[in-house]
Amino acid sequence: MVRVQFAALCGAFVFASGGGAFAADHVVTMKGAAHSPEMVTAAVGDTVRFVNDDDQNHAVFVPTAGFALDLGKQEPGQEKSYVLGKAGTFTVECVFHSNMMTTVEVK
Ligand SMILES: [Cu+2]
Repeated sequence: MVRVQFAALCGAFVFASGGGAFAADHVVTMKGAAHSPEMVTAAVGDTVRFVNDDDQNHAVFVPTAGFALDLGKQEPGQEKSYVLGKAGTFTVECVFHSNMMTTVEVK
């Protein structure tokens, strides 16, 4: 019960710091050496959560100019988050599997 209340307080803080907008969570999973979904439409301030629910290592890497990002290797069961800081469209790749790709459009 204490944990639930704590999470609620944290959520309220995020909303307050986002200039009144409600920040959303977008989950991208990595099962079967494939990203799902392959297209994410989000808003500035939203969070993308990359979840490796596969049985092998993956990685989050963004080569798009202006959005370059390297969250590094993710082992099975690991999760990493990224807060979207500005509008635009970028591609998320996995350095180990060239066919793994998600396009993120930030409005
Ligand atoms: Cu991969």
